[in-house]
Amino acid sequence: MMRTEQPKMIALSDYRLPDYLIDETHLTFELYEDHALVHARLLMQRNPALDSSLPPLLLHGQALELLTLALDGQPLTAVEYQLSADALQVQPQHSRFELSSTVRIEPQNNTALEGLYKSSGMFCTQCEAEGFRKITYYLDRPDVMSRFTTTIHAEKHSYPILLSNGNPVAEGDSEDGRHWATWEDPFKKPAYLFAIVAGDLWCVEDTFITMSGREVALRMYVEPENIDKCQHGMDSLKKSMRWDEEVYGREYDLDIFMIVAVNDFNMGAMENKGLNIFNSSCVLAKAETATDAAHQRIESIVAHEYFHNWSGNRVTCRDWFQLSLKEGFTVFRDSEFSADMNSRVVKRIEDVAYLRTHQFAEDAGPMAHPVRPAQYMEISNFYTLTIYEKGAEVVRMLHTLLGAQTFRKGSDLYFERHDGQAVTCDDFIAAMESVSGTDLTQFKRWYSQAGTPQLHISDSYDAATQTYQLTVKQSCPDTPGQSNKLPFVIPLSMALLNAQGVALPLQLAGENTAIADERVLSITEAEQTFSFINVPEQPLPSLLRGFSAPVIMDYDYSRDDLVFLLQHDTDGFNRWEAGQQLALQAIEDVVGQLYETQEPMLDSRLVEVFRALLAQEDLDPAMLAEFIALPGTGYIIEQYEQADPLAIHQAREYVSDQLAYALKEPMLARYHALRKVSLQTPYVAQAEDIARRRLQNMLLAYLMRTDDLDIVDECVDQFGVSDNMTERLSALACLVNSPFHDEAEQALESFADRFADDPIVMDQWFSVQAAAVLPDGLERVQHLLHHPAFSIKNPNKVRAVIGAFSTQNTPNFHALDGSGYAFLADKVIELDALNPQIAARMISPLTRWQRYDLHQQEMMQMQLKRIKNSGDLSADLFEVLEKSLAV
Ligand code: B3K
Ligand code: ZN
Repeated sequence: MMRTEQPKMIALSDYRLPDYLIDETHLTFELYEDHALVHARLLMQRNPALDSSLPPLLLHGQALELLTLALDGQPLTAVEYQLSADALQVQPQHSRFELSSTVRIEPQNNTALEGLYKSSGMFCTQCEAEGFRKITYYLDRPDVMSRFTTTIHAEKHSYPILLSNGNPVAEGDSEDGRHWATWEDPFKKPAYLFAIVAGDLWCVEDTFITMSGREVALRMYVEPENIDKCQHGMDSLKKSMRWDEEVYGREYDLDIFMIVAVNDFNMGAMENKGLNIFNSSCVLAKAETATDAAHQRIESIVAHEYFHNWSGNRVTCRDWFQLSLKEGFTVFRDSEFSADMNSRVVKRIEDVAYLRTHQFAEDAGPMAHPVRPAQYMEISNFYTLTIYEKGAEVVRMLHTLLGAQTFRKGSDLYFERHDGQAVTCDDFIAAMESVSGTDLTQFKRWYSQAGTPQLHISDSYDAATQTYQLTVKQSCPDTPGQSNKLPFVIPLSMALLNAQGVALPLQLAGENTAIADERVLSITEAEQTFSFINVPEQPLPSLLRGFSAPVIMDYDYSRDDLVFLLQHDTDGFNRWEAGQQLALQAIEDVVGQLYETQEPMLDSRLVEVFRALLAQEDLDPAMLAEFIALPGTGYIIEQYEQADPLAIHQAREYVSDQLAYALKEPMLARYHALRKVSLQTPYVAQAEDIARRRLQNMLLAYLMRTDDLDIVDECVDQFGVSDNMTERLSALACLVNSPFHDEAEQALESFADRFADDPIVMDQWFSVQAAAVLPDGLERVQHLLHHPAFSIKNPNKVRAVIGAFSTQNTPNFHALDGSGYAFLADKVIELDALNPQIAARMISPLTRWQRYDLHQQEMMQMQLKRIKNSGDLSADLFEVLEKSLAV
């Protein structure tokens, strides 16, 4: 983990086929409280795709104590092999051979949570990307696929459940209260998909009948106290299995599928073959403990991991540069699944808001990299928003350009051609080219060029000839190491609206008739003009509908145009987008006024259009909730070359307050009506109820800004009298952000009493406080770090306190004295010694220093330098610091 040497760059262009292959992997684990022994027997061969020479065999291995090593049954003496900090070198004598080793490791001391480690008394593993090398010496690369047989031995009383990938084939008791179990995985897989679990777990069981009629046993293993929080995850799993059959024709392949929930986990979940391991916060839920957002997140993560069984496991990545091959595709699959299960437009709005706030920021910052990076130092740093979210957008654009049917043919061909193989993004594109007959060479620039493309669109209308011209220019800013980008292929979905908001038929010059009233223009050049004919009146364009490409679009709408589009656009996403742009401009006005020390003034058009929307009884509450939500502070900051986060926060607060005062009456009426239904309806996590609660909670948050004591009472009531966490937590957040300290304190106390034993609920209690924007936020956060339920070794707690503070608490994190930055730097240094992956993630807000005012820039850079000089750094943190300070 700690290092003194500078980590090396690994380049895609250096890829070479593996010298050797591993046909079979036989592992035996002996688990004890203070160590574990791992015996590995590897049946290997020289890679038949290469010549017949026998070069030295280099196996990966890290933090392993080698106890025995034998080649074809002959023990090797210390002169017959070479050991270094991360490799073992052996000289094979034959093209086929058997290599056996025993290593000793210490899972109980593994705080990096990579490899084999202990989490709340159970043993579990996390191998992706390169964690298997912390378990045994191996060819730990995804293009080496092997058949695994695994035996686990452990003490029976503490670890009655012993799990691994594939099917259980044997088990038994041994002496001294120990027992063992053997699992066999019939599918070849890379080591990153390997997993074991040993613990005292209870299990919820169900079954699924696949489309060909096979019965699959479904099991969720959890700690006993969580047994009543499995139903939602199990339902989500069954829905995912059915959806993948119906939409992609993909059937599950083993007789058993298991999910295990663990408390200490670096990310959300992991798609190990047949044995998915989940962060407990991403799978456990019931009405009283998990919010609607958590229920929806669980549904999508369960689906994501399940979908990996085909997009990731059956067809895997050749090397880690191809990571988006499985992640981008699988995120696209899970987002379409969620869209089908819930509201499609709302899901799109949520995804785009997230992408634009976080991925666009990454693309504009020092860590910018293409969807297929060309090099990295530490692969763990490349599980990024670009690989996942932008990667999914790239797949979505293919889906848009080729159409759903052709895309499906392409995915069928991809799975059929490459089943059991480790492949590249080019192979995925080649399958799409084969079925569509389209040359996607230019499209592939999305994989190699970093940065967010910008579209500048202008138009003109000629009433005499009834011709409307749309001119589209594209460009892409330089990113670290990349300049002079070439044009992308950009699907631009558009419509032309008349004065009544009706979409006009679209006929391009040269076409005989209008094809449709919405179409996708393919933008392929730096500048292109489209001429529409037979356009009877000056239209208002509706552009980039549904956010048809991950770009920044600029068209000069007037504010009245935006008001019109928010009310009338026939594309739900674009209605929302118009409202966001209008609100953004209103907030930017106030930022400017604050600078000029003028009395701030809110553009009354925003108030009036919100008033009209609130009065519209037939408007879907889910849409209304999205429409009246102001753009987040993070997104607003991204709109400035150099942002003043404090002024932006203040302006956004001002606009929220003004809206609340001006619209108090209609908001209160709507709130009462919604709250009444909630009180009468038992909690269900389905779209309609989720929409109601979202709108209700959003209205409550606005109303609490008016400091009306009756409303405070209602908020306290909602906090106390609710059958679900969605209403309770929202009310708590309102109180904690209000000037009503006593009410807030009482609520916090009663919440903590009630949920003290539930770590996932306590995470929410922590993060509501860490994100609270009242003064003295840093002091409160320091205090939270000393709470007995906090542990810096638990990533969920770190995210709940340190993460929430540095990403959501704008006024306190960006405090003018730099105390927020210094705090984060201290914590990152502390974390790096324990868990480098988490340290490298937590530092991210500081890496965006260029986005801020000079004063903030200097203070952020100072902290980055302080971390850099703080001593031995992990490769993870070193890479992020190098890149952030290089620009
Ligand atoms: N494939 C894993 C991510 C592993 C991250 C390793 N640092 C989860 C997922 O994307 O499904
Ligand atoms: Zn994934």
